[in-house]
Amino acid sequence: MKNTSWKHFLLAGLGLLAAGAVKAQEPVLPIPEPKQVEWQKMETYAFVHFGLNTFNDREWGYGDSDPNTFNPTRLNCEQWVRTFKEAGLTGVILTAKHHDGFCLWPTQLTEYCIRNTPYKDGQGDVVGDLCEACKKYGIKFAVYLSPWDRNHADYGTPAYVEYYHKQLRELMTNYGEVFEVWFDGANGGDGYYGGAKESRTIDRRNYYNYPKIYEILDELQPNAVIFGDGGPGCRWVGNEGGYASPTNWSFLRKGEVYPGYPNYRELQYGHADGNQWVPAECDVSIRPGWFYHPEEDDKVKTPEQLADLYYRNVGHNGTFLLNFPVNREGLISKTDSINAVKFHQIIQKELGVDLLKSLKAKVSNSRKGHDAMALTDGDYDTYWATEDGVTKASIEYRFPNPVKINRMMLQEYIPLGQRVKSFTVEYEDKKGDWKLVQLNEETTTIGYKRLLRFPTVEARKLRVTINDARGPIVLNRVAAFWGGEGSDDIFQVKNTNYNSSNYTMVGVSEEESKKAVDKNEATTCYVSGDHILIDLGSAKPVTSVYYLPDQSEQNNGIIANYELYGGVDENSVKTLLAKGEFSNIEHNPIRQEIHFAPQTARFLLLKSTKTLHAANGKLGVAELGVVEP
Ligand code: FUL
Repeated sequence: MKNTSWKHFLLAGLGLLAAGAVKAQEPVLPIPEPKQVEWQKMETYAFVHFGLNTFNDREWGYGDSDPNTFNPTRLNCEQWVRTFKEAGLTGVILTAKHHDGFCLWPTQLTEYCIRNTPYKDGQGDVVGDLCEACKKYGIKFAVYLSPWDRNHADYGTPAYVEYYHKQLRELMTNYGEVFEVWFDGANGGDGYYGGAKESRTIDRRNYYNYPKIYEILDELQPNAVIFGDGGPGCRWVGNEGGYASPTNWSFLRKGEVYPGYPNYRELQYGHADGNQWVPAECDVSIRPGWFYHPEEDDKVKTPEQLADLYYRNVGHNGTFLLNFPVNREGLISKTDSINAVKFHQIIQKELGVDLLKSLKAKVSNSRKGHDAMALTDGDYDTYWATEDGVTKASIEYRFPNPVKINRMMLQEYIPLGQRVKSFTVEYEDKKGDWKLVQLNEETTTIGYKRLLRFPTVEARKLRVTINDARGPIVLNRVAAFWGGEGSDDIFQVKNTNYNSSNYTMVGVSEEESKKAVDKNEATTCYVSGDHILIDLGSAKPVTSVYYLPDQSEQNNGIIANYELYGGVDENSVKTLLAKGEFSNIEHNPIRQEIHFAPQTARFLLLKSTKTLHAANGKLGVAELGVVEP
């Protein structure tokens, strides 16, 4: 990576001239590269998962789907981009190639691409079309290029790495500037691999030769921020639920996190003692899956759910990467686009009127040339700072008349680093008493942006106290809002409606097994061993089974690969009804469904052939249901 941080020193130097003889505010390391600051300011941008999977009802294509199945009837990238614009999204990242290896642009390097599909008689180019649409509507463009390739015969050997680097070069050369390049961490495993149909493992740290990849990108796309589990440009947030922890440092300890890093949960927080600037990007799909599945048409996240996420990603010092599973027509489905636009409207309404705009705070300390006016002047590059050695300070606003407040925004001036470790927010009520606002999350880090939600208070004064920081405090914005009627309703996740027949679990206490059928996603039934045996009470036709893994942060005992058997005799449940993988269940532990030709059975046996996060040899089941035809 090029080191461009000298620019900050130059800026700091100019500040020195402006402030006369005052010592310049020095950065506290690590600091971002300028392109990382620009990237962070994008805040919310779109993801699009589209490809052969869309037409084959898959989340992780095996690499064997027939390219002839790719035939969107009304594909229109401008329709996508118009939705993004209206939803306030500032860019889009397209799955140019997902794990199945299929390329959405007419590459010369593999036959497994859009050239060999019926779409536009093989003349189509989705990467090119989206890139043009972005230019037309003025949003930024980027690509996801999966390192794992379940189609390529050479995957696992040096020949594939050579192919992959060439592929990256081709893509990075032909479509203008990209703002980000996405390298996901899912790597190796089963695949078609040119017909070999086997499992291949790779050395996740070294196989792809990432140093070479970074060289290629420095040469062809110097302004692109590189996404990887551990960066280097931005990092995965450690979940696919789209949220960061309230405590979120934009640093990692250099060289520690690699693709497929097992302790990925800590990526929600960052490393407080990290020495490399690697901010968090929070990815989540607007539907349960990343790719389009017709049965998820009624499971689109609501505008309120998206707004709730926004407060927990952008408002927790992350960016919001919101995925749209483009449908089989080649369009963003109506509900998805309506909900995304309404989400944006909620945020605009709630954070529309800054009650502190142009007010001057009384502060307990400030560095010469960096007074409190900088906090509310609307200029990103002016900041309030404390003097050297001052890591505790208060900022107090007084309103001419008491005002209602239930939202706040704080920003540190990140070109000079992320510093704040702890803060509190208080208000003076109409009686003149000082009280803490009621927050349901810790007030630790701020970073690029911290948003706070609390029940409405009527304040005569408002005070933010920074209690501790890694150096002198440097903030460029404090804002307060009232979100309007209804904005005090705290969002509750509703449970999905499950319809299924009653059963008992063999060998599990009644109390425990109830947790799998109580329609409450928060309770988990634990079953010892590698399988779950269900008794339906009498032989009846069954046609599908659904399974929701443990939803706790640990996701205990997840079934990743399964076999499902049926039978009428408890001691011989041997008819194989289905077998397969729950693709991507580790990082996106959503409800899974197994469909099979209707079968008459009294007993069903769900066997785990690969268990993740095994909890003392137990499987964790939040919900399990059997559906009759
Ligand atoms: C993961 C992939 O395995 C999923 O399929 C999806 O693309 C998600 C955004 O990243 O690593």
